[in-house]
Amino acid sequence: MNAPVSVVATPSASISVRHDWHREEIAALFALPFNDLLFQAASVHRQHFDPNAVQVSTLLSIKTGACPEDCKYCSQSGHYNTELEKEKLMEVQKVLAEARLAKEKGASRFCMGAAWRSPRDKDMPYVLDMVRQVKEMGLETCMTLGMLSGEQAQSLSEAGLDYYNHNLDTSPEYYGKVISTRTYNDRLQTLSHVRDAGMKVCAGGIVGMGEDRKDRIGLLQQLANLPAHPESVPINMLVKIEGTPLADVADLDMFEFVRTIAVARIVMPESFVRLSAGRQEMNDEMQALCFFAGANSIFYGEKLLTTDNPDANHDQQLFQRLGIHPLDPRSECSDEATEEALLESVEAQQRASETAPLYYDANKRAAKHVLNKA
Ligand code: SAM
Ligand code: DTB
Ligand code: SF4
Repeated sequence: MNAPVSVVATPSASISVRHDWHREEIAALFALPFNDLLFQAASVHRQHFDPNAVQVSTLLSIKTGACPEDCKYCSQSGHYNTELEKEKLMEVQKVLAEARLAKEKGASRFCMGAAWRSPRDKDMPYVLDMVRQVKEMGLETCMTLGMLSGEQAQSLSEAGLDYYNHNLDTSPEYYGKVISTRTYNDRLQTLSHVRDAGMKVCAGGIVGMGEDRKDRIGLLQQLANLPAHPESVPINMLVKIEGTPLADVADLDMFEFVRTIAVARIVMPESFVRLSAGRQEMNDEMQALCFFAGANSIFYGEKLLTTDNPDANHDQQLFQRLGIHPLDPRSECSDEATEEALLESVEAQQRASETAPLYYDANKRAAKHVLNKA
């Protein structure tokens, strides 16, 4: 047997935010004994976040199916016969009713997804209206509409969109095996438009598409070496869709999935890592391992975009059994709080508990964000 890699076997006191990750370093993390990797990831997680708080978002498909792109995993691509019922752009009032329901059930962010290559100009007024009105309800807003021009990103930002989701999906090397109708560079360009327009970036990928570990390493390297780490990093486990070219791909080892979460947590220590598609196929114990490895965000509600997600009652019970509470960024401070008072209270909490892990940075950031917007 090979000797274990020792370079990263013990958790360092604090992992700084880096944008110069080499593939060999990321590979060494993946190659650690499982317990060492999880210990390191959990330690990093505690330095930056409350380890028992999980952010919850609800998804809604606002335009379904007939997509011109050929993503080989997707139920919504017009290139494959998936027997999905197509739907035109949803009326604004219907979207608002769904957002209200999501809020009542406890979601703090509402994500709206459309099966588009990119939004057409004539769709934009409706989409902007959705952003404004969902935001007025007191929910954070997120959209995923495909590629964006700089102008489209700017107008979404001006309407108040908080997050834009656009995934790199896999490594640059494996990408061509999965999608041919848009390039990796197209995706990077959309991410830079989103960042330049002042919105927060949600970018991640899919595993279990038949890729090798080196592709998971390549994906995480790309994400971690972006000019700024995405605030949110969804790690999707492929949901196999009948009729798509990836319907019969071999299952990924579940421990490899947990390793991917753990390495994402270590290389992007301040990002929310979302345990995204594929939770329906995971048991509670597997999800608990993912939370321990640093996942701190989920999609909540019975549907993702077109596929099933665990039901909300089950998730509530799981949170209760694990002592996890949903994170609401707005509850971290009141509008009147000054940043100074907030930092003081954070420091007081740290002093009060010498043994407590220093997981307050994220709360401070969330609070500062609220203060800046107030
Ligand atoms: N059409 C837009 C786009 O692709 O940018 C937005 C919607 S698309 C469904 C958003 C993301 O969902 C994809 O980039 C992919 O990472 C993920 N996804 C789609 N189908 C999936 C599947 N069957 N299993 C896991 N993840 C999936
Ligand atoms: C992301 O990374 N995962 C979500 C969200 N971004 C839009 C979508 C998952 C889709 C899973 C397949 C479906 O329901 O169609
Ligand atoms: Fe279209 Fe998005 Fe599905 Fe690709 S992932 S086929 S772009 S809906």
